[in-house]
Amino acid sequence: MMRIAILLAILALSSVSSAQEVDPDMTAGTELEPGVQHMLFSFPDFLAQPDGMALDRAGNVYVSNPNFNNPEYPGLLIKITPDYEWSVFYATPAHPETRKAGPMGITFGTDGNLYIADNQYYVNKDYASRILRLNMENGQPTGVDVLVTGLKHPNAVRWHDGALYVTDTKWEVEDSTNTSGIWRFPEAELQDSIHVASTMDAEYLIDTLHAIRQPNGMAFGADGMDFDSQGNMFVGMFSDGRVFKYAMNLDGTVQSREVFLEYGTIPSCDGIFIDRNTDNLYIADSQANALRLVEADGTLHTLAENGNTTGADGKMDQPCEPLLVGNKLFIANFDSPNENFVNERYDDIHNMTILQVPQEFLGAIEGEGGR
Ligand SMILES: [Ca+2]
Ligand SMILES: [Ca+2]
Ligand SMILES: [Ca+2]
Repeated sequence: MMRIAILLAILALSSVSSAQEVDPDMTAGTELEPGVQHMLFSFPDFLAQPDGMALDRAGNVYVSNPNFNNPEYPGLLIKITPDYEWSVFYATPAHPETRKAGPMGITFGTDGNLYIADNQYYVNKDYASRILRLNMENGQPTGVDVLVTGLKHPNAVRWHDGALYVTDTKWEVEDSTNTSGIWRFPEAELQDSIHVASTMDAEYLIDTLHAIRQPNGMAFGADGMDFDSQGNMFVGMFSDGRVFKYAMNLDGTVQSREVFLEYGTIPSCDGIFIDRNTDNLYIADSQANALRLVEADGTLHTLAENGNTTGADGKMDQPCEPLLVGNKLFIANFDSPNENFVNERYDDIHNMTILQVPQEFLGAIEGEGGR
């Protein structure tokens, strides 16, 4: 850990531009007005792009940082304590060929280890992406195992019923097909490293989805994914904003897929978090700088929405993932826009937003037990 700290200090000193850091405008004990956005953190340049989040059993939140926007820095994981103190937790090991790591989605398994989507798409589109397991003992990292290789654009990861599910936003063999996929890896088979075939009917691929190509040419598919209290899986399409609801068979195969949010309901769908006390979906609408809440019956609410900002005001700067921590939402901001996004440009403030969820959307608070 000390070596990482020294490396980061050297890199920060040698960096040409440096981040503007803005202090949080609240602490862990502050009462927040429901629905009002606040600055949770702004980070130094070596944490330019907070993305995936996971909560451990002790109430610590982990955040991935692929640093695609600031590629001189490694892909990092940070840890946020229940008192909202953050520190660098782990530098994700670089891919042996690309020399980069791109940690995006992260989630805890029932074994207490952290599963990481190492997304190599932005440096290598030739199926170089991986799933890693960060082994943990007593809250400390003890090493990494490479569990899956051959993925293209792994994004969200979730455990459900003895298997690891992964969305692959650009699982396509032909660039013209706008396709994406959903993987399911049973826990027992992950003990030996799996290399998936580069085909549209590869083993472990349980569904493929076609994104609707947008006027700007973008066709990013399956992105956010989570399970409700009944074991239904929800998957959102990044560029076209549709959300699909899946019922699963006991063996993990797909029983049915229905459209949960129709095309045109919300502009885009990045990270999805489902509160299993209420089965409300929290959706990061990346393109619109908005945070949506969708009830189990499909009723749509907008919890927060704002115009272009650097994030200096604490507000959303291209939100990519929500996580409900107690009764507050932590929101990571990716700040890496396409040309039709409300977010106009990547800037030198790298912030996370916090928002008190209005009481009407909350159920009784129960321990989540780590996710
Ligand atoms: Ca995502
Ligand atoms: Ca920003
Ligand atoms: Ca921005």
